[in-house]
Amino acid sequence: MSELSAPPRVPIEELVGKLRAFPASAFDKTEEILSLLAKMPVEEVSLARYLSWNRQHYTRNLIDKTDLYELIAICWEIGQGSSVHNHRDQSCWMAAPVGKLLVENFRVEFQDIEAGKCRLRASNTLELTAANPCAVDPREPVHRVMNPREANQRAVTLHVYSRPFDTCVVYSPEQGTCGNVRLYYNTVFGKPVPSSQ
Ligand code: 2CO
Ligand code: FE2
Repeated sequence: MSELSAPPRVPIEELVGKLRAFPASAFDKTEEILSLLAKMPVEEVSLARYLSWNRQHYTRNLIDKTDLYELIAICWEIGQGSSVHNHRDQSCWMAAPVGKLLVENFRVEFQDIEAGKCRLRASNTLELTAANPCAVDPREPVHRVMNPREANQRAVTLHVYSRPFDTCVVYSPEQGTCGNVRLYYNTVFGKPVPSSQ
């Protein structure tokens, strides 16, 4: 989509209002939420209170949480990326109000989470930008997100997870290992979480 035909940016509160109005069924498939994110790119300035930065690791900042979903903003310094991970049986959508990131997807050829062993193969790579939100493919849910050094700018992404979750499986494709990890927030509703700093 060209800049000329890009939809107008909306404040984050407007996106939250729409997400809260969706019935549970909207979170069970990818289309509705993905098209909402494409129609309503978020204004950077409205995210200011939710942003926090850390040179060691990307930060996770909770914006909204209900029984059905959570919405977080992730702040990526130049060159930061996530581990390779899955979202269990969750649905997951991502939008990038700021920056140009890469989502690299992986195919699981084998995994035994109890034994901590896996074999993954890289599949496709997508670009995540304001004009191009992404939904995690439930048939191929293992991925990583990168804010590439070449982009040479900080990035802010919005993630919708349904249902809310606080663990995921992290993989090392090189070593063929995997295991559960806990996920933490750096800020909650705009306030720092002391234990995460
Ligand atoms: N899923 C990761 C997290 O919530 C961010 S990378 O994008 O999926 O920490
Ligand atoms: Fe993810």
